[in-house]
Amino acid sequence: MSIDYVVKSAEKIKNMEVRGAGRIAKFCAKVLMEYAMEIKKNFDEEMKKAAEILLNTRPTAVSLYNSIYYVMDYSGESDEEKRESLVKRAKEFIEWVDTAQKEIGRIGSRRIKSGSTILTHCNSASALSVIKEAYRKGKDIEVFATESRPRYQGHLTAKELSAEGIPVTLIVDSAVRYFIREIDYVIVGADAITVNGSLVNKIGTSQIALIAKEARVPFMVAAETYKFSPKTLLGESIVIEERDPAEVAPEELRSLVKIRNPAFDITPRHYIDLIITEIGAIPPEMAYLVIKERLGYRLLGEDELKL
Ligand code: RUB
Repeated sequence: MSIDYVVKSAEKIKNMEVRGAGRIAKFCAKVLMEYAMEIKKNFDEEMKKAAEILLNTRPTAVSLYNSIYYVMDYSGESDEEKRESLVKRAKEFIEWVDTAQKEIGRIGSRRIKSGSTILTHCNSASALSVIKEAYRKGKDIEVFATESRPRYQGHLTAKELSAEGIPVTLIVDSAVRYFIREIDYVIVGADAITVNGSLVNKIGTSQIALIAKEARVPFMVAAETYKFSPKTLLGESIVIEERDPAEVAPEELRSLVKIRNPAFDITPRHYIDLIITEIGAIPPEMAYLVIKERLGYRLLGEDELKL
């Protein structure tokens, strides 16, 4: 296995064959682990190269950054010891993703009353974990899924939920305000949570939050603690990924006008009622504590890490 394997894996993240913040994070841990198992010499150097290639794929996914930093925080004297430590950390991170999403489902589903209608945006494993768990517990629920232009991740959500037997209504993104009176809760996932409790998620999320607030519909976020951004505690802001205009309009139009295609937007914390994490359902104001207590190890100086 050469570095080409890492380059090809990074390509899968860039072209969204592997997408969704949690899946991306888990995939990166797996790629680093597999690469580490094959390296014959210059372990630190090779791993650093691989980590950098993966880091430069989707800038907004903080979980990608957190996954890489978690795995790269290995120790040991010899290459063999380092490899062993890295593999152990990668497995721990993968386990963290799996258990966190289940736990979020367990905690979040308690908030859902039988007979309710939930609106979700894009395709979030964590948000869907809450919805599926509520349904599995026997609650009579219905879901409205936005199509989530331009990549239509809402179609994935609609298929995934209807495969479980949950009744789903698919709507265009601009129909949220039209239907808000029929909605009891909004539940979305997260690409990142900043130190001040703001949410970064699929473009359009902040408009939905605004509509929900106006209509007094609770707006909940399902976010594992590795979605919280330690860099924001150090004063950095989250970079919003802008994708290819070709995702939005055909060449004919692209040659006439400028097209902007931000993939994510920011929802300020006062639009968020609750963040459901694997350590509990918390108010957005607690983001600082989550970063400090759960992710503190990533506030070490960069030299102390392997990057
Ligand atoms: C996906 C998206 C999801 C979050 C959370 O965007 O915005 O809501 O990543 O998902 P994209 P999860 O399709 O551009 O990756 O809960 O699965 O991590």
